[in-house]
Amino acid sequence: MRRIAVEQDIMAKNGRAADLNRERFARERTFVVNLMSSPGSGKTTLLVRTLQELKTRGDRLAVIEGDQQTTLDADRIRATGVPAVQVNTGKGCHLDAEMIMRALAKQPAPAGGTLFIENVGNLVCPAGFDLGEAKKVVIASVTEGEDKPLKYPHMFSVADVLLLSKIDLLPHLRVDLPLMMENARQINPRLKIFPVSAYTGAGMSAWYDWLRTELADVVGASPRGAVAAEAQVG
Ligand SMILES: Nc1nc2c(ncn2[C@@H]2O[C@H](COP(=O)(O)OP(=O)(O)O)[C@@H](O)[C@H]2O)c(=O)[nH]1
Ligand SMILES: [Mg+2]
Repeated sequence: MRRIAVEQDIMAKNGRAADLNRERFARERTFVVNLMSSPGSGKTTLLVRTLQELKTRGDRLAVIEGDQQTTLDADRIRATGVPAVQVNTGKGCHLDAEMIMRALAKQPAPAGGTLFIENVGNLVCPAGFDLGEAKKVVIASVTEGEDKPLKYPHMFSVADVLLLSKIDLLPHLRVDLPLMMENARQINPRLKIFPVSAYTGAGMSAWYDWLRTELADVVGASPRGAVAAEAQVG
């Protein structure tokens, strides 16, 4: 009983902080994407390539990087010229909404632009924590095998998008990509699935198009909002 009470308290507290983040993102017309995956599935590589592409469109961008230790990923992001703040969770296995709030005090969300959050690498804990984001994106590399959506259903059921990464490696693997997609759809029929390679760029344009459409929805959600965001973009 005591354990259940403590867990409920933690989740309620996180939910309140996530709501505050969401209100702030809505006010500033920031489109926020929470990227989640197991370690090494290619989040940072994909993010770097995505930022380079979005920069050529003149988008306003920022990144919050979550890892247990080091500033390695934030350094990789900053090398693109996009601002990044690193959050180290120590023994923690996920980011929570208050960590995002504290990160925003150091680095404001881009008004009228996109904030990417790279979560701590694992397919379990990050799925349970609302950060106030607009969309949850799970990345699974084809090297992880077609059974992962079935083994970690919670992550795949909360996600809006699945990026199946590293498809350039398919000729070297014995993985059934259509089955991996079918397994993901079995868990979550509304998942949008994009097979991609951050190395070759294959499939990436569909991902960029999705980001563009979602950003337009957030920025143009109401005429007043769009004008306010324009003014802040200056
Ligand atoms: N073949 C291939 N390797 C990739 C691709 N994207 C990332 N990698 C490699 O996968 C490893 C982990 O990538 P990283 O971006 O650090 O993953 P993260 O831990 O999810 O952020 C690195 O050695 C990358 O070079 C890809 O599209 N194709
Ligand atoms: Mg990373």
